[in-house]
Amino acid sequence: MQYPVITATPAAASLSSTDPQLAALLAAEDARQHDKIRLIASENYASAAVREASASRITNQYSEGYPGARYYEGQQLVDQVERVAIARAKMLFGAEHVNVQPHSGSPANLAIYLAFLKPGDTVLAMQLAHGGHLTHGSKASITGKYWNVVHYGLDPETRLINYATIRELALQHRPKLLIAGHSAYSRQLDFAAFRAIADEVGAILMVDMAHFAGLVAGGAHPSPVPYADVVTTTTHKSLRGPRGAMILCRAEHAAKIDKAVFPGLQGGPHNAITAAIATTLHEALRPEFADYAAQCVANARALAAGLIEHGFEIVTGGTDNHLVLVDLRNKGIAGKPLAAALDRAGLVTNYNAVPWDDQPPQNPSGLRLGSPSMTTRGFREAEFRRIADWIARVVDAGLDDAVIAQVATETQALCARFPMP
Ligand code: DSN
Repeated sequence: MQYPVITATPAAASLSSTDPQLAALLAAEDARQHDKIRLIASENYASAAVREASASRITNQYSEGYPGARYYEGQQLVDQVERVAIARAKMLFGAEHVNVQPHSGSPANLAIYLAFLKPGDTVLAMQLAHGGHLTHGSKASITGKYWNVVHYGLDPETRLINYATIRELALQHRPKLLIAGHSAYSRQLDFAAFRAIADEVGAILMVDMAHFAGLVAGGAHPSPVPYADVVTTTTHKSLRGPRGAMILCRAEHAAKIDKAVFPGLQGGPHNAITAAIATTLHEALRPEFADYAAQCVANARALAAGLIEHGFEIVTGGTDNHLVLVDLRNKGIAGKPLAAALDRAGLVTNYNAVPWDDQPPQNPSGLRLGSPSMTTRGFREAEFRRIADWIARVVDAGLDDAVIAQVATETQALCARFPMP
């Protein structure tokens, strides 16, 4: 059956007339995102098309189940939307099976534990303080409470991942699940090495590519898909979509994964997000997305190089991806007050632990920076060099208020030249 396209919608009450208080807050948030240089490595600017899809009326509908096997009527169009999203994800990443329903990254990761493990089973993953993620077995996460998680970290000499050490730990602890992936590691991963270790001990290999999925999509980072049994990703970081997640896996694991997501962990999928993911993938399949991904890496490298020239220490000595982790200890300043000062200067960052940090996570010794958002706005290497100069000016001035105010004027002026999607 064909459904007519409604062109004349009933007069809609706008947010500003029905809820001026909330409308004012959202307008102020628009202005904040426009006026500041956003450097949080896990954030981006979704396109107008993605935001339109994520606000569409398909959000009004319940769709527990999967296309062709739902528990509600009225699924004619939702099924098509979800199938389009899945087909595009398969095409973009070369995956055999894709689940687009996880509500975000943490539930997607939890679905992998649920699909492959029993409580108490052993997992080998990167520790949070060395760049891993909470859901890679931190004691603060359900993953660290219900499973026996052994952690690998960085090599104390090189501050890089040491695959020989991971192999030793794997042989010693025989994990059922080996996790690769990170939230704060600025180098590419050797997926073939992870695969070989997983095979040697009979582990499932999971890659959490949430941070660098956009780089993989654009060909600026090797793809984990040919190596991993299962790959998880959020859709809102370098991939530049709505806040959501996907799981990509080999066909042999499809039924287990789908069952773990629904009914294992979730009820109905967020259909408007599924629609927005479909649009995101359409954008990522376009040739210009490869330019975007390459520019993200070039910009992060320019930022790291500029900071190094100003005497900052970069963990791993530089970057191969979209993020830069600064170890502030040689500057005698802590992450939290610096991040707060930079925010006032119009540079939005997050304080972050660095490997072997002797300070608590609430006020660690590092600052994490990322290039995805401002690359979307058109910043190139020259603008990222200026960012390094501004950060150095604020630090060298001892977080002086007058310097911060002057930098804020300059950062806002630069933002005015680069439109926000
Ligand atoms: N919280 C995200 C980040 O900022 O890296 C990871 O999920």
